[in-house]
Order: sequence, then structure tokens, then C-alpha cells
Amino acid sequence: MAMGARRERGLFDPDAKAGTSPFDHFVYCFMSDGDIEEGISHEVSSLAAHQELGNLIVLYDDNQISIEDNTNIAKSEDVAARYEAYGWHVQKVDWRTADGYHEDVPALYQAILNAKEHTEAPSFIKLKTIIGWPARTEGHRRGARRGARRARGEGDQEDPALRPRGGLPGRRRGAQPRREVAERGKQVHAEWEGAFAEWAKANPEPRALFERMAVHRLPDGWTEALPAFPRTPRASPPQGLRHHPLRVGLCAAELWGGSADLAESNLTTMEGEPSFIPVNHQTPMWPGNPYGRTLHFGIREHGMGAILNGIALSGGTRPYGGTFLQFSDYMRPSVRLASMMELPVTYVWTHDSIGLGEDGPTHQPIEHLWSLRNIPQFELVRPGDANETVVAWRTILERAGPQAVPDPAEPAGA
Ligand SMILES: Cc1ncc(C[n+]2csc(CCOP(=O)(O)OP(=O)(O)O)c2C)c(N)n1
Ligand SMILES: [Mg+2]
Repeated sequence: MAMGARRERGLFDPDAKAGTSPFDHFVYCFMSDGDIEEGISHEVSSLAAHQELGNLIVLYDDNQISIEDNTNIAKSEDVAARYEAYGWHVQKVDWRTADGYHEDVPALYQAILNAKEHTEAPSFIKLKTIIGWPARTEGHRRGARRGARRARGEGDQEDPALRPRGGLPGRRRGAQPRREVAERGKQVHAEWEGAFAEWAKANPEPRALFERMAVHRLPDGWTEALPAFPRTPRASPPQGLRHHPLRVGLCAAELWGGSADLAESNLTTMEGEPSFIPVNHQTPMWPGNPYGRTLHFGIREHGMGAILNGIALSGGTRPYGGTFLQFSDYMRPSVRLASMMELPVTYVWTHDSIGLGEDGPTHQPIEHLWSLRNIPQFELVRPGDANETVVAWRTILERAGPQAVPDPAEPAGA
């Protein structure tokens, strides 16, 4: 989402001073012990630092407990040091005050303010908490708590120990603060509406793009620029089929994407488009800027899938990501989530063939086509020649759900 927000700002309001655009906002993320332990947290946290996502603030709920027991049974790394090593801005906050029972709200608030000030890198706030506070059974794993309730003959009804022991306002005392929060929200929203209206008045062209993208409408007459190929027994020009999608893509500014380190094989690069990359990380081969169009995911397929989902959730851009069809296995959880959420993301899975040359069995897709077709709400298009590829992309862009275009015409050894 933080990457998507940066691309959107680049499309709509690139020249505004930092922090002054209606498209400047922070993305907040809550992570638990489980999120820290899952491998995908490494892929995306590493890339978030490399991309210098100053608009991203992560709060890690460090309660040292997951399902089986205290996290000591399965985790011992220094999580803050891990995020420092990635290059994040890291802070530690202890939610417990000296008496151990009150939330240290001012300390957390100050940490969030510091994080917002630090815009050169994503921010990580390690927040030491106690699960279930302020219940009698706080700090215990859920199974034990449920077991204790059952032993007391209380079944699964609400645990009276979960009633506030102090600090949290009860229903009546909470009404006033809640009203204040609603008021504050209304005011901030009205301010934003004002800034947006001003921007819209001063920027008619980006505004038209914004309005078109907000309803997923493609540019008028966009199909006129689509390439067509002579009808031969197999309309397969040199370089296979993959080349042409990107001529299709250039017709619509909302399309952007890249590959998990296989751009040369996946042919996912739109000609002449800059990379989406901090200026200090560009190379002679990949010139770019923070608002660029070509994504480099590195060899992080699962992360790529999750990032495509985040981009699609962030706003109206249409992201795509490429890798070999076999490696769709690495990103399957994200593909499934995209399908559940009906997100308009596209996977360019090339080398859909057992004739792969020297790579052998690890690169041969065998069951992949069938298993991917089993995912509910997922559209898998498998064009047979160049013209079918163009029609496939046209269909994909005119629809708005998760879809893939494998490339069946891969010559051995390519
Ligand atoms: C990928 C995945 N594996 C396993 C589970 C089952 N599961 C649900 S909650 C949980 C552990 C939760 O611990 P933590 O992430 O520390 O959250 P907390 O309960 O401390 O808020 C597990 C293993 C799951 N939901 N998803
Ligand atoms: Mg936990």
C-alpha cells in the first residue's frame, strides 16, 4: 500500500512539497509475533527499507505469546536489531508503566510522532504489551484461559475477568471521548476535502486521470492502439508472445509492474519507462526515480504477490508481476487472497512448458496449470499465439479481477 500510495502521488501531484499534497498519507500496519515469524515478513520488510518507504509505520505487538505458548519455544532473535539491519527507523516502547498496569499512551503517541517525522525510511515501533490486559488471566495463552473457564464451569461465556480493571473507560464514561474522536475525524476529513478540491481545480489533467481510475474506466479509444499481427498458421513473431502485452500496457497509464528478477525472461518491462526506485539505487541499466513505473521485486515471489495486492487495495492503479509459472507456488497464498478480494492484479507467468532447456525438473510446471485453475474467482488465460495474447490482455484490462497470462510458446533453452 505504501508503494502504491507513492506511485499515485507521482501520477497526480508529483511536484507538491513533501507533506503538502492531499495524496500524502501514512500507511499503518500492525504486526504480531506470527507476522514476524512468517518468512514473507523478511521479503517485504527488506524491500520496504530498500524502497525508503517513509510513509510506512509498523507497530509490532510484542506480547511474546502465540498459540502454543510463550514465543521462547520457537523464536529468539533480536527483532529490533533485525529491522535496524534492514535499514528501518526503529523505536522501542514499553506499553506497561512502572506499576505494570497502565498503558503508556503518551510514550506510544510520541513514538508515532517521531515515526512521522522520520521520512527517509519506514518506521518500526516495537511495542511491549501483555495479551489480555487487564483481565485476571492476562499474559496467558488462550487455550489455558479457555480451559480454566471450563474448569470453573463457565463454558465459553464472556469471562468476567475481562471487564476493565482500570484505564479503559466503561460504556458510559467512554461516550464523551468517542464523540470527541468522531468530531476530530470530521474536522480532519473536511480539511482534506478542501485541499483535494483545491488540487482538483489547479490540476485538470491529473484530475481527469484520477476520476477515470477511481471507477476503473480505461482511456477513450484505447483499443485503437492495440497491435495486430498477420494471420499465419501460428502468429508467433520472434521473442514469443510475451513481448506484446507491454505495447498493450502502454495504452493505459494505470498499468505498471515488473518481475521477481526475471525481467529479461518475462519481458515485463515497458520500453522507455523509468524504474520505481530511490534515485541512489538506480543503475545504468535501470534509470529511475521514486515515482517510476517499472518495479523490481528482487527474488521475492511471495512478497511480490502481497505487494501487488497492497497496490491494488491502495488505489486505482493496475499492478502486474512476472516470474516463471513454476514459481507461482511461492506466491500462491497471495494469489488466493487476491482472488478472495477480487483484486485487479495480473500475473505474467512465463515459461509454461516442460521444454525448459537446462533448468530441469525444478523449473518444470507439471501440476501448476490445473491447480491454479482450481482457485475460486481466479481467471487463468492461456493464449496460443500473439493475437490471442493481445485479446487476453484487452479482456483482462476491461475486467477487474485477479488474472494470469501464462506463455505457452516457450522454445526449449530460452
Ligand atoms: C498462516 C497461519 N498459520 C497458522 C495460523 C493459526 N494461528 C492463528 S493465531 C496464531 C498465533 C497468534 O499469535 P500472534 O501472532 O503472536 O498473535 P497474538 O495472539 O499474540 O495476538 C496461529 C498460529 C494462522 N491463522 N495462519
Ligand atoms: Mg503474540
